Amino acid sequence: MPEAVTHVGSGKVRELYALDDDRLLLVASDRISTFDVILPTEIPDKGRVLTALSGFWFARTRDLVPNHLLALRDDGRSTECRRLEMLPIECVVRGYLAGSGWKDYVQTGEVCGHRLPEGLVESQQLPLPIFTPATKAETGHDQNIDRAAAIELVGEERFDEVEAVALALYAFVSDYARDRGIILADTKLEFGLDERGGLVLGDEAFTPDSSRFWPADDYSPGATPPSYDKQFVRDYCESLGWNKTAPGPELPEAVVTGTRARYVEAFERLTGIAFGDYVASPSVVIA
Ligand code: PZK
Repeated sequence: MPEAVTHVGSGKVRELYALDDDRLLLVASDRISTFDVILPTEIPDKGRVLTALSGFWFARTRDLVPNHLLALRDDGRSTECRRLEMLPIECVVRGYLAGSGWKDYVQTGEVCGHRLPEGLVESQQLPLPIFTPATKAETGHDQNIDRAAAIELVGEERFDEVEAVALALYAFVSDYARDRGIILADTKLEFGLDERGGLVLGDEAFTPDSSRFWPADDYSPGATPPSYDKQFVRDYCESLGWNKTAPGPELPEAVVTGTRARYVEAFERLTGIAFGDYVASPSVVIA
Protein backbone atom coordinates (compact mmCIF):
# COMPACT_ATOMS: atom_id res chain seq x y z
CA MET A 1 0.00 0.00 0.00
CA PRO A 2 1.47 3.41 -0.94
CA GLU A 3 2.00 5.72 1.99
CA ALA A 4 -0.07 8.91 1.99
CA VAL A 5 2.14 11.97 1.92
CA THR A 6 1.06 15.59 2.18
CA HIS A 7 2.94 18.29 0.37
CA VAL A 8 3.76 20.96 2.96
CA GLY A 9 6.20 23.30 1.23
CA SER A 10 8.26 24.21 -1.80
CA GLY A 11 11.69 25.74 -1.99
CA LYS A 12 13.14 26.98 -5.25
CA VAL A 13 14.67 23.59 -5.99
CA ARG A 14 13.27 21.33 -3.24
CA GLU A 15 9.97 19.98 -2.00
CA LEU A 16 8.89 19.14 1.52
CA TYR A 17 6.28 16.47 2.43
CA ALA A 18 4.84 15.31 5.75
CA LEU A 19 5.18 11.56 6.34
CA ASP A 20 3.40 11.64 9.71
CA ASP A 21 3.19 13.94 12.76
CA ASP A 22 6.88 13.54 13.55
CA ARG A 23 8.59 13.04 10.20
CA LEU A 24 9.14 15.03 7.00
CA LEU A 25 10.47 14.03 3.60
CA LEU A 26 12.83 16.53 1.98
CA VAL A 27 13.16 15.90 -1.77
CA ALA A 28 15.95 17.58 -3.74
CA SER A 29 15.11 18.12 -7.41
CA ASP A 30 17.54 18.52 -10.31
CA ARG A 31 16.45 22.11 -10.81
CA ILE A 32 19.16 24.77 -10.79
CA SER A 33 18.92 28.48 -10.13
CA THR A 34 21.34 31.17 -11.17
CA PHE A 35 21.13 34.89 -10.44
CA ASP A 36 18.04 33.90 -8.37
CA VAL A 37 16.14 32.54 -11.38
CA ILE A 38 15.24 28.86 -11.80
CA LEU A 39 16.32 27.70 -15.25
CA PRO A 40 14.10 25.58 -17.53
CA THR A 41 16.86 22.98 -17.98
CA GLU A 42 17.64 20.48 -15.21
CA ILE A 43 21.07 19.12 -14.23
CA PRO A 44 20.76 15.32 -14.00
CA ASP A 45 21.74 13.97 -10.55
CA LYS A 46 22.10 17.42 -8.95
CA GLY A 47 19.46 16.52 -6.35
CA ARG A 48 21.26 13.25 -5.60
CA VAL A 49 24.63 14.98 -5.14
CA LEU A 50 23.16 17.55 -2.74
CA THR A 51 21.28 14.91 -0.76
CA ALA A 52 24.43 12.77 -0.59
CA LEU A 53 26.59 15.64 0.66
CA SER A 54 24.09 16.67 3.35
CA GLY A 55 23.88 13.08 4.54
CA PHE A 56 27.67 12.76 4.57
CA TRP A 57 28.08 15.90 6.74
CA PHE A 58 25.19 15.01 9.05
CA ALA A 59 26.84 11.66 9.76
CA ARG A 60 30.24 13.27 10.43
CA THR A 61 29.08 16.17 12.60
CA ARG A 62 26.57 14.40 14.83
CA ASP A 63 28.95 14.56 17.80
CA LEU A 64 29.09 18.36 17.41
CA VAL A 65 25.31 18.76 17.24
CA PRO A 66 22.38 16.36 16.68
CA ASN A 67 20.68 16.67 13.28
CA HIS A 68 17.30 15.87 11.74
CA LEU A 69 18.47 13.02 9.46
CA LEU A 70 16.55 9.78 9.98
CA ALA A 71 17.18 7.96 6.69
CA LEU A 72 18.13 8.40 3.05
CA ARG A 73 15.70 6.83 0.59
CA ASP A 74 16.85 4.51 -2.17
CA ASP A 75 16.11 7.12 -4.86
CA GLY A 76 19.13 9.02 -3.46
CA ARG A 77 17.33 12.37 -3.50
CA SER A 78 14.93 12.04 -0.55
CA THR A 79 15.80 12.53 3.11
CA GLU A 80 13.49 11.37 5.88
CA CYS A 81 13.90 13.77 8.76
CA ARG A 82 12.61 14.62 12.22
CA ARG A 83 10.08 17.38 12.27
CA LEU A 84 11.43 20.33 14.26
CA GLU A 85 10.30 23.76 15.41
CA MET A 86 12.57 25.78 13.14
CA LEU A 87 14.31 28.87 14.51
CA PRO A 88 13.34 32.06 12.64
CA ILE A 89 16.91 32.97 11.61
CA GLU A 90 19.32 31.82 8.91
CA CYS A 91 22.62 30.92 10.57
CA VAL A 92 25.39 32.03 8.22
CA VAL A 93 29.09 31.58 8.91
CA ARG A 94 31.64 33.42 6.79
CA GLY A 95 35.34 32.65 6.64
CA TYR A 96 35.85 34.78 3.50
CA LEU A 97 34.38 38.07 2.32
CA ALA A 98 31.91 37.32 -0.49
CA GLY A 99 28.34 38.03 -1.56
CA SER A 100 26.26 40.21 0.77
CA GLY A 101 29.07 40.15 3.35
CA TRP A 102 31.40 41.87 0.90
CA LYS A 103 28.67 44.37 -0.09
CA ASP A 104 27.93 45.27 3.54
CA TYR A 105 31.66 45.61 4.33
CA VAL A 106 32.23 48.01 1.42
CA GLN A 107 29.31 50.18 2.54
CA THR A 108 29.83 50.17 6.32
CA GLY A 109 33.11 48.44 7.28
CA GLU A 110 30.96 45.93 9.19
CA VAL A 111 29.06 42.69 8.58
CA CYS A 112 26.16 42.02 10.96
CA GLY A 113 27.76 44.27 13.58
CA HIS A 114 31.22 42.66 13.27
CA ARG A 115 33.67 45.53 12.73
CA LEU A 116 36.33 44.24 10.33
CA PRO A 117 39.86 45.45 9.60
CA GLU A 118 40.21 48.20 7.00
CA GLY A 119 41.50 47.47 3.51
CA LEU A 120 40.09 43.98 2.99
CA VAL A 121 39.52 43.00 -0.64
CA GLU A 122 36.72 40.92 -2.19
CA SER A 123 36.97 37.20 -1.37
CA GLN A 124 39.70 37.76 1.22
CA GLN A 125 39.92 35.36 4.13
CA LEU A 126 38.75 36.94 7.40
CA PRO A 127 41.04 37.01 10.45
CA LEU A 128 38.55 34.61 12.06
CA PRO A 129 35.25 33.15 10.81
CA ILE A 130 32.23 35.21 11.86
CA PHE A 131 28.60 34.32 12.59
CA THR A 132 26.37 36.55 10.44
CA PRO A 133 22.68 35.73 10.95
CA ALA A 134 19.92 36.80 8.59
CA THR A 135 16.16 36.97 8.68
CA LYS A 136 14.22 34.40 6.65
CA ALA A 137 12.52 36.19 3.79
CA GLU A 138 9.43 34.47 2.31
CA THR A 139 10.11 36.28 -0.94
CA GLY A 140 13.16 38.26 -2.01
CA HIS A 141 16.47 38.28 -0.17
CA ASP A 142 17.29 37.40 3.41
CA GLN A 143 18.33 40.46 5.39
CA ASN A 144 21.56 40.42 7.39
CA ILE A 145 21.01 41.30 11.05
CA ASP A 146 23.24 41.99 14.04
CA ARG A 147 23.44 40.14 17.35
CA ALA A 148 20.82 42.36 19.04
CA ALA A 149 18.26 41.84 16.24
CA ALA A 150 18.86 38.08 16.24
CA ILE A 151 18.47 37.95 20.03
CA GLU A 152 15.06 39.61 19.61
CA LEU A 153 14.07 36.63 17.46
CA VAL A 154 15.55 33.66 19.38
CA GLY A 155 16.64 34.95 22.80
CA GLU A 156 20.17 35.49 24.09
CA GLU A 157 20.88 32.01 25.42
CA ARG A 158 19.78 30.34 22.19
CA PHE A 159 21.71 32.89 20.15
CA ASP A 160 24.95 32.15 21.99
CA GLU A 161 24.36 28.42 21.56
CA VAL A 162 23.67 28.54 17.78
CA GLU A 163 26.60 30.88 17.22
CA ALA A 164 29.02 28.55 18.99
CA VAL A 165 27.64 25.45 17.25
CA ALA A 166 27.59 27.06 13.80
CA LEU A 167 31.21 28.23 14.19
CA ALA A 168 32.27 24.74 15.34
CA LEU A 169 30.52 23.14 12.33
CA TYR A 170 32.18 25.61 9.95
CA ALA A 171 35.60 24.93 11.48
CA PHE A 172 35.16 21.16 11.09
CA VAL A 173 33.84 21.17 7.52
CA SER A 174 36.14 23.93 6.22
CA ASP A 175 39.21 22.07 7.55
CA TYR A 176 37.95 18.83 6.01
CA ALA A 177 37.34 20.51 2.64
CA ARG A 178 40.65 22.42 2.70
CA ASP A 179 42.52 19.13 3.05
CA ARG A 180 40.80 18.08 -0.20
CA GLY A 181 41.60 21.24 -2.16
CA ILE A 182 38.27 23.02 -1.65
CA ILE A 183 37.68 26.29 0.19
CA LEU A 184 34.40 26.62 2.09
CA ALA A 185 34.02 30.41 1.81
CA ASP A 186 30.73 30.60 3.71
CA THR A 187 27.69 28.53 4.57
CA LYS A 188 24.07 28.89 5.61
CA LEU A 189 22.70 26.57 8.29
CA GLU A 190 19.19 26.17 9.66
CA PHE A 191 18.51 24.90 13.14
CA GLY A 192 15.37 23.76 14.90
CA LEU A 193 14.31 22.53 18.31
CA ASP A 194 13.19 19.02 19.17
CA GLU A 195 10.23 18.27 21.46
CA ARG A 196 12.50 18.72 24.51
CA GLY A 197 13.88 22.07 23.37
CA GLY A 198 17.21 20.64 22.27
CA LEU A 199 19.05 22.31 19.38
CA VAL A 200 19.06 20.22 16.17
CA LEU A 201 20.66 20.93 12.79
CA GLY A 202 18.07 20.74 10.00
CA ASP A 203 17.55 21.51 6.33
CA GLU A 204 20.44 20.78 3.94
CA ALA A 205 23.98 21.24 5.22
CA PHE A 206 27.25 22.09 3.48
CA THR A 207 25.92 21.58 -0.05
CA PRO A 208 26.86 23.77 -3.01
CA ASP A 209 23.36 25.33 -2.83
CA SER A 210 23.79 26.39 0.81
CA SER A 211 27.50 27.20 0.72
CA ARG A 212 30.16 28.82 -1.44
CA PHE A 213 32.72 26.20 -2.45
CA TRP A 214 35.79 27.46 -4.30
CA PRO A 215 38.53 25.36 -5.88
CA ALA A 216 41.59 26.18 -3.73
CA ASP A 217 43.92 26.08 -6.77
CA ASP A 218 42.14 29.03 -8.41
CA TYR A 219 41.77 31.16 -5.28
CA SER A 220 43.16 34.67 -5.33
CA PRO A 221 41.96 37.47 -3.05
CA GLY A 222 40.68 40.54 -4.91
CA ALA A 223 38.95 38.51 -7.60
CA THR A 224 35.54 36.85 -7.69
CA PRO A 225 36.46 33.17 -7.49
CA PRO A 226 34.70 30.84 -9.91
CA SER A 227 31.87 28.93 -8.26
CA TYR A 228 32.83 25.26 -7.97
CA ASP A 229 29.50 24.06 -9.36
CA LYS A 230 27.73 26.83 -11.29
CA GLN A 231 30.51 28.60 -13.16
CA PHE A 232 29.70 27.09 -16.59
CA VAL A 233 26.07 28.09 -16.14
CA ARG A 234 26.96 31.63 -15.09
CA ASP A 235 29.48 32.08 -17.91
CA TYR A 236 26.97 30.79 -20.48
CA CYS A 237 24.21 33.08 -19.15
CA GLU A 238 26.58 36.06 -19.20
CA SER A 239 27.59 35.25 -22.80
CA LEU A 240 23.92 35.56 -23.86
CA GLY A 241 23.50 39.03 -22.42
CA TRP A 242 20.39 37.71 -20.62
CA ASN A 243 18.87 40.38 -18.31
CA LYS A 244 18.66 37.95 -15.34
CA THR A 245 14.89 38.10 -15.01
CA ALA A 246 12.56 35.11 -15.47
CA PRO A 247 12.30 33.15 -17.63
CA GLY A 248 15.90 32.02 -17.71
CA PRO A 249 17.53 30.55 -20.82
CA GLU A 250 17.66 26.86 -21.71
CA LEU A 251 21.13 25.41 -21.29
CA PRO A 252 23.02 23.69 -24.12
CA GLU A 253 24.00 20.03 -23.68
CA ALA A 254 27.69 20.85 -23.12
CA VAL A 255 26.86 23.21 -20.24
CA VAL A 256 24.57 20.58 -18.68
CA THR A 257 27.19 17.84 -18.98
CA GLY A 258 30.00 20.04 -17.68
CA THR A 259 27.92 21.23 -14.73
CA ARG A 260 26.81 17.72 -13.81
CA ALA A 261 30.47 16.65 -13.87
CA ARG A 262 31.38 19.49 -11.50
CA TYR A 263 28.71 18.46 -8.97
CA VAL A 264 29.85 14.85 -9.11
CA GLU A 265 33.51 15.91 -8.81
CA ALA A 266 32.74 18.05 -5.76
CA PHE A 267 30.98 15.09 -4.12
CA GLU A 268 33.81 12.66 -4.89
CA ARG A 269 36.60 15.03 -3.82
CA LEU A 270 34.92 15.93 -0.55
CA THR A 271 33.76 12.47 0.43
CA GLY A 272 36.26 10.12 -1.24
CA ILE A 273 33.22 8.02 -2.26
CA ALA A 274 32.53 7.11 -5.91
CA PHE A 275 29.23 8.68 -6.96
CA GLY A 276 28.17 5.38 -8.56
CA ASP A 277 28.53 3.70 -5.17
CA TYR A 278 26.17 6.31 -3.68
CA VAL A 279 23.57 5.79 -6.43
CA ALA A 280 23.75 2.01 -5.91
CA SER A 281 23.31 2.36 -2.15
CA PRO A 282 22.74 5.85 -0.68
CA SER A 283 23.47 4.73 2.90
CA VAL A 284 27.19 4.48 2.00
CA VAL A 285 27.52 8.16 2.92
CA ILE A 286 26.22 7.62 6.44
CA ALA A 287 27.78 4.21 7.11
C1 PZK B 1 11.47 22.96 7.35
N1 PZK B 1 11.97 24.17 5.59
C2 PZK B 1 12.65 24.74 4.44
C3 PZK B 1 10.92 24.82 2.64
C4 PZK B 1 11.92 22.64 1.38
C5 PZK B 1 12.52 23.11 2.56
N2 PZK B 1 13.22 19.17 10.01
C6 PZK B 1 12.31 20.15 9.76
N3 PZK B 1 11.28 20.32 10.58
C7 PZK B 1 10.38 21.27 10.35
N4 PZK B 1 10.45 22.09 9.33
C8 PZK B 1 11.46 22.01 8.44
C9 PZK B 1 12.44 21.03 8.64
C10 PZK B 1 13.56 20.86 7.75
N5 PZK B 1 14.43 20.76 7.04
C11 PZK B 1 12.41 23.22 6.39
N6 PZK B 1 10.79 24.56 5.96
C12 PZK B 1 10.45 23.83 7.07
C13 PZK B 1 12.02 24.20 3.18
C14 PZK B 1 10.35 24.33 1.48
C15 PZK B 1 10.87 23.24 0.83
F1 PZK B 1 12.39 21.57 0.76
